[in-house]
Amino acid sequence: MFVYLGSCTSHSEQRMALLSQFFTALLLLLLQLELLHLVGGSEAAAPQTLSCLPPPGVPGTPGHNGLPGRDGRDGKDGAAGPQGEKGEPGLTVQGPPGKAGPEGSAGPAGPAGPAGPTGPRGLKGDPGLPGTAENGLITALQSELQTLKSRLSAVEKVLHFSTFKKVGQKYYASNGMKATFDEAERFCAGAGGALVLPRNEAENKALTAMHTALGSTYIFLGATDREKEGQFVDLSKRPLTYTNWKPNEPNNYKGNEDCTGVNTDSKWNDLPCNLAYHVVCEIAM
Ligand SMILES: [Ca+2]
Ligand SMILES: [Ca+2]
Repeated sequence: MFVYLGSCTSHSEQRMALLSQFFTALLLLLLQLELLHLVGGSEAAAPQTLSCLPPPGVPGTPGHNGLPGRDGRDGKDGAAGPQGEKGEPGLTVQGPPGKAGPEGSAGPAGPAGPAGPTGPRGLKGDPGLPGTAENGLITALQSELQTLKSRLSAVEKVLHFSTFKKVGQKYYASNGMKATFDEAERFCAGAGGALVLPRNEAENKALTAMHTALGSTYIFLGATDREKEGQFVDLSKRPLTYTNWKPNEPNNYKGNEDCTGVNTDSKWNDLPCNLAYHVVCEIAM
C-alpha cells in the first residue's frame, strides 16, 4: 500500500541512493589505487609504460533516480489523542404552534360566597297618601260588618226556637222541650249553642222570664260535680264564677244529685242528672 508522506521523504530517498552510488564508486577507485601501488613497489624495473598511467577522467553525470520503493506495512494503533475543545451550544429551534383543543363544558356552580357588606342607605321615599281618617273608617266598617255577621248568625240559630230572649250579647232560646242533662247538652250543642249557665244576676233574672214563658219549674244549668263531689264546674270544667244556690243546697240528695237546675224563684238546686227538666240554650252573638 502506497502512503504519500510528503516530498521530504521522496527527496531523502533520492539522496540516500546518490550517496550509495558515490561511496560505491569511491571504493572501486581506492581499490584500483591500491592495486597500482602493490605492482610498483615489488618490480622497480618494470617497463616505463606501466608507471606512466593516463590521468583520471572527469566524473560522469549522475544517473536518473530509481523507481520509488514499495509501500511499508501499516503501523500499530497510535495512542488516543487529547480531548477536543467543548463545542458551541446548539441553536434552539421553536416548532409551529399546536392546534386549539375542543371547547370543554362549563363546570358545576361553586358554593355561594359570603354575604357582602351592608349597602348605603336609600333615598327618602315619597310622602304617603293622606287619608288616615279614611283608613280608620274602613277599619271601623270592617269591624261593624264582622259584628253584624255574628249577630245575623245568632239570629238565624234562634229562629229555630219558639221562645227566646236577648240577654246582653247572647240569646236564651227554648222550644219548650224537657230532657235529661246529657240529652239537653247534646241538643244545645247541635243547635249551635250550649246549655244555659248564667254568669251574672241579670242573666239569672232572664231565666225567670223564661220560666214564665215556658210554664216550667226547673231549667237545667250547664254545671255539674260529676268529676269531684261538691265542686261544681262548667261544661268546660272551669270553676263557676257565679252561683245562686238555695239555702242548704247543693245537698247531693240521696247521693244522686250531680247536675244543676234553677227554680222559678231564680234559686239553684243540685238535681239528679237522669231526670227530665226544661231545656234552654244560650246562643252567643
Ligand atoms: Ca253531687
Ligand atoms: Ca239538691
